Amino acid sequence: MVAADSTMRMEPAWRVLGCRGCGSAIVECALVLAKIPYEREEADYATKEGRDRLVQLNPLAQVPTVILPDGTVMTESAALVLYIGGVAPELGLVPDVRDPLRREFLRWLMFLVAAVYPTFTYGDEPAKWTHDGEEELRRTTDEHRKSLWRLVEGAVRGPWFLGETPSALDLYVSVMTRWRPRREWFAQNCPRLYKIALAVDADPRLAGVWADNFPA
Ligand SMILES: N[C@@H](CCC(=O)N[C@@H](CS)C(=O)NCC(=O)O)C(=O)O
Repeated sequence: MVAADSTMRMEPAWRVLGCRGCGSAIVECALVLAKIPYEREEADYATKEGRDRLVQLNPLAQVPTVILPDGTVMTESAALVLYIGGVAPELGLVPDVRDPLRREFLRWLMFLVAAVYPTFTYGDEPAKWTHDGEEELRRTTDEHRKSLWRLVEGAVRGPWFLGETPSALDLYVSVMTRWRPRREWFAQNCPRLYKIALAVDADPRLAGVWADNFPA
């Protein structure tokens, strides 16, 4: 849980239903950088208790699922990142509408959530989707993901995804490169993404998010 800072507000904090090590960490990073206080609730979709809790708010029972201070429920990491970027535009998490980099930003944000993320949806628990091809589904989605990451690598301007200015894309890179095929593969095959991941990992503002999500 992240404590409220000196800009303490009267309304209840944002509530992030997240699962340790999951994509909810991306939204947590964005909230921390935007200095928006939030409460973190562990909701592990792999357990009955966690799924029951999530499904009350999100029919997909996925994380991130977020309850805003006025009670509105938001899901989908990209929607949340775009929204948080609008709440704290000065932060540059999301390039401004007049910034030509916004087009690249939107393209690759959607690529990450619409192309890369579903490889986990179908590959993480293949038994949900097939009864006689589980190994094959895991293998093919893992292989497909590698080819997608190579495309992403080709789009990185460096040193950050969009060049000189960090953005929310870098947060996705840091969190998603911790998942299969994991960091060592990125070091060998996608060095620009690997470098971004290490740079985001080292941001001291995010230390609490990493401690909650990826305890040593
Ligand atoms: N499109 C969603 C995907 C979220 C997602 O797949 N989250 C994973 C954890 S990293 C999850 O909840 N998986 C459980 C499931 O799909 O049943 C987003 O970008 O937020």
